[in-house]
Amino acid sequence: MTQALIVIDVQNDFCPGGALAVAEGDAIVPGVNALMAQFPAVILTQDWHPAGHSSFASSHDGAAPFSVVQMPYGPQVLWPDHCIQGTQGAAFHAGLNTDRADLIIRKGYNPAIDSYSAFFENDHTTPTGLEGYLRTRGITDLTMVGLATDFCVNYSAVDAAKLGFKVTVRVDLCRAIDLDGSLAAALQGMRDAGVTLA
Ligand code: VGL
Ligand code: ZN
Repeated sequence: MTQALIVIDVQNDFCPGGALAVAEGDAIVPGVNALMAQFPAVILTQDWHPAGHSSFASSHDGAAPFSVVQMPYGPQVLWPDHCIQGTQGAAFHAGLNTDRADLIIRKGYNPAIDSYSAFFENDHTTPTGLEGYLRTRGITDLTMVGLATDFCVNYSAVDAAKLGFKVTVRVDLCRAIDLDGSLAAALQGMRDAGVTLA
């Protein structure tokens, strides 16, 4: 058993009507559920921020959502408040088959650092623990789907490839935020990192 499906952030706030809605974010749910049947291991990620998180524009005086600030770890897009721990916005889309999940890994809980990637916080150093989990289970090949293509899927796929996993992103089962060309940049960045886009 060497393959896992990683389902990134299929949460209400990233679906239409949510605080950081991704166009058609909910449209991937049936396909993601169907794909689970083809994998011996299924792992879900959940964006999980405390109220007042440093990635929220509302935590920075006068800052507009979608502007960029310099954080100690580098540039950071400031987002609308989203995926606050325990809220309906942070819950998985009601149609997602969460029963199939072997592991649900939460990220973004550190108030001072965002975490797009399922593997490392945005300082690219602080691990989430997912690498150890996968390695101790002998999992070497990862297929990724979810939200959003150009942020959390992108960062997770590139980190996984750098760590030596064989990574495929099913772009048909992802949807993007696409901020100032971020989707095109993400697709190129994933290809450059050796990720297979399917
Ligand atoms: C995400 C922005 C902020 C994502 C999470 O899941 O792609 N994007 N937090
Ligand atoms: Zn977030």
